Amino acid sequence: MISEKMQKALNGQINAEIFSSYLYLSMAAYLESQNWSGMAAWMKTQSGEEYGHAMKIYGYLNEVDGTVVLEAIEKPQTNWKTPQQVFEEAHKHELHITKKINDLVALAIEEKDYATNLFLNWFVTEQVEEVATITRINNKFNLIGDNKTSLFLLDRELGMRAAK
Ligand code: OFO
Repeated sequence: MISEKMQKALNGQINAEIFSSYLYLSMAAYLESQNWSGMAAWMKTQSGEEYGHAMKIYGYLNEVDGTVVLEAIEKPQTNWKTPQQVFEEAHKHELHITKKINDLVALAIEEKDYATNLFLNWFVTEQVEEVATITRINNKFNLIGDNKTSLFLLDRELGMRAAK
């Protein structure tokens, strides 16, 4: 049986993942409004993945006879200055999520909850991948600078993700 403390922390992570989904959807809406449709598609796909993360934890809590308790979702930011700023913020957000996952792992170890620790391994790996992906995108933005043609090419490249 999962401890109250661990259960509460995992419910908190469900909230954080749904907020991530909401934030990326808000970023998609902003990008869409600025006609960066490829980048918007990338963010929409990311938003869907985040919802999937929340549901993974939802499933796990039920499996270990815990209770899912949903809390209110914070309103996400709705406006940014440039597409580059959107991806920079997404990078910052993923670093924040990585810290939250690491805290969950630390708690699972402290609680001697080895099953939850094992479950969380997937998230540890996922965070490494997500931070690396967004870092690569930000590196491209830095290389491109204000070159409009290259920005359109990047928009097209990012739009391919949704098509996969
Ligand atoms: Fe972006 O990995 Fe979940 O939050």
